[in-house]
Amino acid sequence: MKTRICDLLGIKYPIIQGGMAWVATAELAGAISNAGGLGLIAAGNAPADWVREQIKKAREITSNNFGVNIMLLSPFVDEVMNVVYEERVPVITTGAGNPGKYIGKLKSAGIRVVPVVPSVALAKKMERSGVDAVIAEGTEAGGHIGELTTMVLLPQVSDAISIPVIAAGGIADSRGVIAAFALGAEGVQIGTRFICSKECTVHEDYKGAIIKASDRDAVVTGRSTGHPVRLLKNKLTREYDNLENQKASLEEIEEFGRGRLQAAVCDGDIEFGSVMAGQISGMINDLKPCKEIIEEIVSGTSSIIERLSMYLGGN
Ligand code: TUI
Repeated sequence: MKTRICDLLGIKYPIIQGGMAWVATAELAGAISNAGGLGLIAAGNAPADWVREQIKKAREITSNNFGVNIMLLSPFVDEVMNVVYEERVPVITTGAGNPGKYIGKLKSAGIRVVPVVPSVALAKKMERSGVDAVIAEGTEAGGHIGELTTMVLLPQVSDAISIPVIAAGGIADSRGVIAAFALGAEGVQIGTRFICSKECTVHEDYKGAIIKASDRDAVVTGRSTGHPVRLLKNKLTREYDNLENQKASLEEIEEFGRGRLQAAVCDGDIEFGSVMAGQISGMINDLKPCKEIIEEIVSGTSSIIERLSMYLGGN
């Protein structure tokens, strides 16, 4: 499994970890990078000092490349950008916005810049701005999402640009990887599957909620606020729906959501916490080390290719 993404990001397999606020710490990033993928520390809304400490910690866990995911709505985004610049982190991915104004400085430090794009328009704009690759993330993903599915976004983004495209949203196994490659991707970003790994430091009950989830349990809240978020159905999402149906004010809804992700990740509050996870949760049934997850994905591709060539290869 080798594509342009491997050389670009300096990794063995074109498998990139999703940038999951509160979830993606140095422990997870280090384990994924040690297994041949690209681990990422998610800056989320955290202050810059925390990000710097995590970078140092990840460097103790792995000597392989890893990255930082920068959430562009963070109040600390400028400071976090300075930290990744000073620390010369090899790769950054971005989410929840347009990283345009930061690209020049990051590139001048030799940092690979890989934004998440929810549309063809933003993919084209990002290519013109000089980014190295894009992540086309479908609405199947967990957390803050766009509107289009991976199935329709990915081939359209792949047709529109010539830099490499990484697929995200709804991918957790070899079948998903092959499907993504068929649609034009040269790499995959995987989030939810890595939450259910031994090395991920989230509360065990958060992992348990994903393992227990079935196909229709990952729902969307916040459509009315303009910041739709996919998470597992629970008392919080039902209360959220009530507020949205009652046409509560934006401030009221935002206040209601404050601190809920931390409550789920750190305290294991899976009833009133925000258990962000993708639609693929229904397919995740166990907890494994990151190395096993990655090796199963890589080794599982050959039997699928064999089956496909029987259907399509003419013999
Ligand atoms: O960013 C994510 N996933 C996230 S961020 C997050 S923290 C948060 N929580 C509540 C509200 C907002 C953020 C939890 N999960 N995924 C990548 C992603 N990026 N999804 C969608 C986008 C996106 C949306 C609009 C990227 C660019 C964009 O551009 C708009 C523009 O400015 O052109």
